[in-house]
Amino acid sequence: MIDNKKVLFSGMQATGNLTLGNYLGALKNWVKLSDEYECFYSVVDLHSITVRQDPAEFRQKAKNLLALYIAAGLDPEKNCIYYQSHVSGHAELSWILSCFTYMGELNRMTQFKDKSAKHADNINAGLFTYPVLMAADILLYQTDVVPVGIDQLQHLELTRDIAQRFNSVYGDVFTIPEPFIGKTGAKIMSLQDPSKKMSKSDENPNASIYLTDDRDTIIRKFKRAVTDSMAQVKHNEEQPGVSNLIEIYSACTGKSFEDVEKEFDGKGYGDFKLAVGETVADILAPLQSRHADILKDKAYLDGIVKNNAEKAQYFSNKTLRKVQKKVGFNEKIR
Ligand code: ATP
Ligand code: LTN
Repeated sequence: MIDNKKVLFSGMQATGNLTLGNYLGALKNWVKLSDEYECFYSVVDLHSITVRQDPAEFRQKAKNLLALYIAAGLDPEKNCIYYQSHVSGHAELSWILSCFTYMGELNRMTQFKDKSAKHADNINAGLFTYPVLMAADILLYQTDVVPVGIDQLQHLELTRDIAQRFNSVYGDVFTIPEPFIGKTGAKIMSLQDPSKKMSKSDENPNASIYLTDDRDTIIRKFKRAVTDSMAQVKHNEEQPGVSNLIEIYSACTGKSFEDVEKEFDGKGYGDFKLAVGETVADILAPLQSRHADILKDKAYLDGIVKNNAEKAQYFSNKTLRKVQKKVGFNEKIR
């Protein structure tokens, strides 16, 4: 608890272009929850270097992501929006927690299996211990709730196991965090292959809607989205492509699946796809223009980055000092 409020932590990687999946599965919920909780939203740049990055491009992408958090509606005066690499406690706690994590546990992580298949030429130790760093991010702030998409549930379960293991040895050091998964949009699928999640690292640009796509591109991509020959707008297992579009439309408009089915009863896929495309374009346009404005204001962004890194450092230090003491490190002479 901070000032009688429960704590929320979440983060995103500044790799690739953010997709509609990232927005509907994560960012949109962050904004919804931000009044209720004391929030930490990190640009998790330490995680990103598990995959090789071009330094200049990476720096810009991280800045774009930080500005996007603000453009999406997170007030940086109320929410702690910061770069993970600016707060030393993440890496420090990660080392300690890695001594409380088993190889077998990390071996089971599906994201590790997927990423090591994708980057077979660079299966580094960081890719393997990535979930420990994620556990450190979360536990460092005594987090109560972590809003993420479904793909991150396995990492969160591991975080809870590590925390419980540590607590069982040293007493109540860490708060045990709970995941928060939104009712709709928790797993947006690829527009070209509805059996795969929409992913920013997909090589096929038609598979994902990027948050930077313009209106025409968005509408064109939805027109090309893979559906079926059943000619009915219905949410069911036999129609994964159409169901995914219903899910997107529902997450954007707040309408239930049944209402969406009724709205398009008797209408063709052409009409339906156009409606989904227009709705998504209407949501992304204001986000894009706010984003451009924020990026132009360097002094404003610099101020936020500085103040929030200090705030994150302050809260993370409290947990880190406690952990260092518990494991038996000698106290630093200050
Ligand atoms: P990559 O494709 O490079 O693995 P990613 O698109 O999964 O990246 P992350 O930075 O790993 O992006 O995820 C940021 C947040 O977005 C996480 O909370 C994740 O659960 C959520 N998310 C990612 N993809 C989707 C999706 N298709 N549907 C819903 N939520 C998603
Ligand atoms: N692993 C997450 C990103 C991430 C995260 C976190 C999410 C890193 N640290 C802490 C929530 C809380 C991902 O790949 N999406």
